[in-house]
Amino acid sequence: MNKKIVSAVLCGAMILGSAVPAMAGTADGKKIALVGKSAGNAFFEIAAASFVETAEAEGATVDTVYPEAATADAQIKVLDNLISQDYDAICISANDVNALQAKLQEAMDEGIKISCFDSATNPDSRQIFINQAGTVAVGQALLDAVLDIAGGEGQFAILSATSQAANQNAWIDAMKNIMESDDTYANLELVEVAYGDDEPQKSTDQTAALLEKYPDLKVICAPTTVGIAAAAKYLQDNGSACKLTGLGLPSEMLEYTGADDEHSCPYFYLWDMQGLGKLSALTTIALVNEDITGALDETFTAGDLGDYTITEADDGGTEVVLGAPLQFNPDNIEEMAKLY
Ligand code: RAM
Repeated sequence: MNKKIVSAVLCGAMILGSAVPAMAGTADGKKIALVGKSAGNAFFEIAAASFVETAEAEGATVDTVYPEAATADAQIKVLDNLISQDYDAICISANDVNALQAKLQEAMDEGIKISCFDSATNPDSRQIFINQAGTVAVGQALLDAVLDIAGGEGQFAILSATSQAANQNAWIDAMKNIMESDDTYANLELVEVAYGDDEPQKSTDQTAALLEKYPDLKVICAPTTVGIAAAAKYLQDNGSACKLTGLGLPSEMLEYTGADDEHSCPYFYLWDMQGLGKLSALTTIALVNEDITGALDETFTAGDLGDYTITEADDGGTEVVLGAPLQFNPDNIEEMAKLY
């Protein structure tokens, strides 16, 4: 390229550069904190990556913060710190339904918008809950999977996260309510709810203990991605006749999912993880911009996810629901494992 052409091109580029204004984001200069339940859980890392990408594309800055442990006390410490730092919003997956209330109310009194994603506080502690899938829909899907995998009758156990975990407790309550009110499940016996605290080793130990205590156990249902992956490995490595279902990340369940005896898990559920991060970010930004207040029947557009209406959550507060739970089975697990 000769000098004249180079300078003409550069000149054109400069003119172009100055003529086109920077795209204005809907959240330019806004500061958001995203708080997970605990560090080292791929579930939160995947959701956070999509949340951050979405919010940053709108011009916001996001700090992702994890408490030292999967407890309310550890989250209270995190919140204390965040409240003094001028955040426009905090989006949190709660380790306890009620214990964060005083701190979150303090934050709201300071003008910080509060949304929950994944695991909701009580209604008074939040403005809105971004629910990945309807709570009853998750309970129903899990219970139907247990019934199917157990062959219609027998003992099953639940391997949960922590005993205080708001989302797991809501799903377990939904399962119990369905069992009580519908004869379809009359021949299933829930023998125990065990807690692996979303720690791989504790979840493995709890799986071993369940098998020892209940030699006739047909199915373990683990509504936690950490618990299901630990149980899947233990059951499969030990050639156990007890089968597994629950909520898991396809990438962590790939080698354990199959319809034959070689695999511990015939199928399991989760939801669109990238969608969860995206919807959580856009809902939180809508709150910050006061496009919504979190009240019933408000509507907003969440980018290419489409239009959402705020509905009543099972706890009497409000929520926006991403969609239906998704099933992962031998037919789709390889494809889905590439995504999350
Ligand atoms: C674990 C966490 C999270 C839950 C998933 C299914 O990663 O407990 O809160 O939604 O499992």
